[in-house]
Amino acid sequence: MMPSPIRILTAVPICDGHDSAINTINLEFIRRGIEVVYLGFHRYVGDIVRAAIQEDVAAIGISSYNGGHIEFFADVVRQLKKKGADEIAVFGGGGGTITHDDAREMDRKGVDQIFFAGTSLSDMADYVRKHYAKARKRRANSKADLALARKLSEIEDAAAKGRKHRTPNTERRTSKVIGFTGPGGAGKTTLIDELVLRFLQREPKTRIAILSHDPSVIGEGALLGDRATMINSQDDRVFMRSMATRGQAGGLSPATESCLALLARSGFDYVIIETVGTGQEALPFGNKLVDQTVLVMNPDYGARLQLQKIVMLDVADIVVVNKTDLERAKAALSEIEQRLTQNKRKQQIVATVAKRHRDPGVDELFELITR
Ligand code: B12
Repeated sequence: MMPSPIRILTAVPICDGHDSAINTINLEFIRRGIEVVYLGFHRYVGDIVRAAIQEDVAAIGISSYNGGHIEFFADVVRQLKKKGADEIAVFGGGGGTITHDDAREMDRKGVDQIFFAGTSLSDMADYVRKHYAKARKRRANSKADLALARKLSEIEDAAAKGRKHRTPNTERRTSKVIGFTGPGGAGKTTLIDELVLRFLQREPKTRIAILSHDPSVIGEGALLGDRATMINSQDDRVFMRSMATRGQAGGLSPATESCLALLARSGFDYVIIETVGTGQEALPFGNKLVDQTVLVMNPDYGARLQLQKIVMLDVADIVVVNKTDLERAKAALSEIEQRLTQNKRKQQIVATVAKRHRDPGVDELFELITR
């Protein structure tokens, strides 16, 4: 039984592609037991603030090299305040591009700490561990996303202490819950992001929640990196939460079921749940966790015999063969189709290229999900 790890969000500002510093710093933070939600580079202030609130992080770490840092950091502080989330600290660095004079001005504007060239990685991790570990109180009257985010953290904290959080009325789901699973690298996150684009474009009022998992060991840090792949999901109609598996095998976290129960009665039309990359034996969703299961596969699964060993092929409602622009796609589609006929169930098979805009396969999948 362990307390929940410290959670922070890191990002690189708009018009800035210098991500090598933050990638190194992220790894050190993770090594030192911190859960890092990484939002990626070229990110707007609004996206950073929204993500920090939804992920209920203690602090935002920004790595900025292309100038404009005084205004950018200050705007993050300003927008956090506006959204009632000013207890989320803002810190960061940018090597020699942020001068000591700049840092003093940023301090006056509410930035917590700037790290200069020459600071060691371990000093920065020590700072995070010392200053951002405090438990945060839930505020009365907090705005919707903030309140929901805090409740999800409470569920994760209870699970970390070995307690199951009470989730009354689990059967009173108001959302359709769709589970996405499949091996790592099959393109699950990109596919979900493309589906979200279709929801946002075709259904003007639909709200979506995404519960996305990445692996971690109990008491250790984790890189929660799915947001860095998500482009369309940076939208006020999307509530995304990244979860570390915190030592649980099988693709989900000990807190997933309760978090899902909460999300599914929080007014979202759809709740999408994405597992970590799973293996042959995984059946992550059990019986009642989701309404529809999508298995996403890569055409390069090896010999046809491998298909007999993937148990999800027996239970998935929809099997997506993604990356069908790859050479082996035609053979894969026909082999998987034959494998599915053995099950004698009404399973659908869809061929997609999720990285391609307006992919007709993703359109077909969208129809199957919203039908
Ligand atoms: C590597 C690098 C690149 C790589 C980037 C690779 C990548 N994927 O990141 C490449 C070659 C692609 C590149 C491209 C460009 N670069 Co460049 N680049 C650099 C360089 C050499 C190092 C930056 C770095 O990663 N440092 C390593 C980090 C770990 O160390 P540090 O910077 O000292 O940071 C310390 C602290 O600040 C702290 N820190 C930093 N970030 C964070 C974040 C958090 C959360 C925390 C806690 C701490 C922290 O960590 C370090 C601790 O010791 C700098 C010059 C320099 N020597 O700093 C120029 C530099 C940043 N680049 C510059 C420029 C101009 C460019 C280009 C515009 C060039 C061009 N004309 O194409 C492009 C733009 C790229 C883009 N798309 O945005 C300028 C910026 C000038 C300015 N803002 O006034 C610099 C300063 C070079 C210069 N002197 O002209 N660049």
